[in-house]
Amino acid sequence: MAFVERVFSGVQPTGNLHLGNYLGAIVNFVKLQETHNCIYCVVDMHAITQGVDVWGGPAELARNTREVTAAFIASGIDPKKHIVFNQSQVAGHAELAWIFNCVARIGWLNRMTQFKEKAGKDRENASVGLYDYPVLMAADILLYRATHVPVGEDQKQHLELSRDIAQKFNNDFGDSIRGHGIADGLFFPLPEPLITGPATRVMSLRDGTKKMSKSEPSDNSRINLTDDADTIAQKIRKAKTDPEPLPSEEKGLETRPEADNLVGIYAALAGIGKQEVLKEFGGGQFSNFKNALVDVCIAKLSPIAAEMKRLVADPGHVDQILVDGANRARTIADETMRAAKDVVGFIRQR
Ligand code: AQP
Repeated sequence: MAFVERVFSGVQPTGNLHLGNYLGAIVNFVKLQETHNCIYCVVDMHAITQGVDVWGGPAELARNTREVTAAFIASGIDPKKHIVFNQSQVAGHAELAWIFNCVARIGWLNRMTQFKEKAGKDRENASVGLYDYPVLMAADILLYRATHVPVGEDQKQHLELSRDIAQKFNNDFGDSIRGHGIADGLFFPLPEPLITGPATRVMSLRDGTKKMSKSEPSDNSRINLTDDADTIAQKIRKAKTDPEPLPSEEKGLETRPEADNLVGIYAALAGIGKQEVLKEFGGGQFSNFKNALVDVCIAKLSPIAAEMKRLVADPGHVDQILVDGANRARTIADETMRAAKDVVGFIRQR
């Protein structure tokens, strides 16, 4: 089947949307709108895979769902030209995930490092949903037969699993797929990860070897998209560094994770390369560089935070965007599900 190029990606409404989510994912979402049809999903079903104490309960989930939607729009995603919706409104995500549960192998899931990290030592007590998360993610993408998926570096392994699932489905049901008129036997595309930009892995401000993350207990480890100017300034000034001045060449950042991270953040926000940053700040004091980083961070993030605030103050408007988006998403999803059910051999009303 010739697949139309389509972009799909999602963000979990688990609170504390941060600079890593913005630079690693959302900035690329915005850019891709110029060249592709895009579907951006607030993945609320993924958000409940950890304990309710982690995701905060129903009111918090609804609040965070609206906040991520607001962040998409405030960052420049156009919900009229493209599709923005929350996952749980389109039943096909769960339906296709079940079919994929029967295609994916336990050995594949056992290799997923994110499950191991999130489940920690108490694996027996982790939810089945957390273990199955990458299968639902494959369903999210392939329900729309998306060909390209912009994500941060941490999602690379999950994307590989999505490709494996698509390929195994195409192989397992090859005869049936051809029998239903798809001569090349390709029912699903093998989605390509788009891990691009200068900040595919933004690290914690407290430890340059750990990724910036929503779930890290210390709020000082990340810059939240909702932080005000004073908070951003404080967090950057407190960010861990080492005693050396900044190097003049990129090579000099190789063994200095914290310096490398801050230079990477500056480069990404200013839209320049790391080398250019070092050309300007190399050899100088960290404090000068940090002041400049504060300025560029505030200049970029403050308008987004203000627009997010305006949007979340009008939940009716945000909810309507999600309903409109879900209606359009459902049209595509239903078509895939009807065809997938035929291919699998599920009898359905015609
Ligand atoms: N530190 C990061 N640097 C670059 N990209 C990142 N992403 C996440 N953290 C970084 C990318 O943001 C998108 C949405 O992420 P998610 O909501 O699905 O959550 P996650 O990947 O589990 O990461 P978080 O925000 O750090 O949450 P926790 O603390 O729960 O692990 C994805 O494209 C992701 O790659």
